[in-house]
Amino acid sequence: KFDWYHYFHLETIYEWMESLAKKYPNLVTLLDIGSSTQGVPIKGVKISHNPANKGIFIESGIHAREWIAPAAATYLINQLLTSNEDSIKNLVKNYNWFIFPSINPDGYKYTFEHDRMWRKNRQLFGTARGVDLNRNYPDHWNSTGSSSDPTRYDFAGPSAGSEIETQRIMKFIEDNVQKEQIKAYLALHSYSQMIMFPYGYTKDRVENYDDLKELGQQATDAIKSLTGRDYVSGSIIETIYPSSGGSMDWAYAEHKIPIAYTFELRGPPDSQDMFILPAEEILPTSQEAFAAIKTIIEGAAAKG
Ligand code: 0X9
Ligand code: ZN
Repeated sequence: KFDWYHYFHLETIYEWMESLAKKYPNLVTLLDIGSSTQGVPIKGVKISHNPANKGIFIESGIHAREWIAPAAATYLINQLLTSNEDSIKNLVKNYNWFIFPSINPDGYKYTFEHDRMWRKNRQLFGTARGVDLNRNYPDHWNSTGSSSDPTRYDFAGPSAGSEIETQRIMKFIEDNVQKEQIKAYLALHSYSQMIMFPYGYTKDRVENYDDLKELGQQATDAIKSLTGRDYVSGSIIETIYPSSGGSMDWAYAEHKIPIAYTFELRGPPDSQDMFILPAEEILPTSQEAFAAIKTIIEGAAAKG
């Protein structure tokens, strides 16, 4: 059984994805882009109705403790496959979706088995462990808001793109960005209620800043009218804090994927552990994420 009232182990998420590939053989393909540092496969689903469609790439779980992110990704998959709403059916008819719920599987497993607050991957550096995979990408790597110290939560790694998990995603994008016409790169995180776009390393505005800002604003409006929650939209550096070497920034800069967003979903109302979102909030938070994604994709299409 799978639902949006509980958080699930990686194995359960993967079993559910496998069941979808069996249930919808003409629509869903299971993707396996290779294994993590500790040998766990990084799996995703491709939802494709027409090979000629443009592609949308979605990653979540790069930060292990942000459990709402993989949960929201599975909600998105479920909506795309089961909704009877015309506007949602159109999202499946008109786009090919590449959705990877947990791109840091070692870290995700570790948060279930040992330390709920673990963030990084599990690579060993002497007595310390873990690279912040969202600081490891080769775009202005380790220039700001990241650390060279392996004991820190924001350790950028020994070199740009050093981590196996980073390399798996980079290769998937490199191999598919042209072939599958990937036009959107979306990353799911928590917490802060933000819809952010490039860049994290500089205040210089990206070339399509106005479009990204406007679409981000439309998405925050959609969330507001759905659940009443306030989300804020802007570039990473002007919303959350400076940071470099993030996956979305790399996808935008290196591969010119024009629609690039990182979502910070809900945290709990008042808690010391802002990454521990009560399970009752999985559904409304996932609905917000879905509304935002739908608004952005539809809005981008309208802009042409
Ligand atoms: O620090 C981060 O990586 C993200 N915040 S989180 O609390 N989820 O860890 C936000 C910054 C994203 N930065 C880039 N994509 N550069
Ligand atoms: Zn995060």
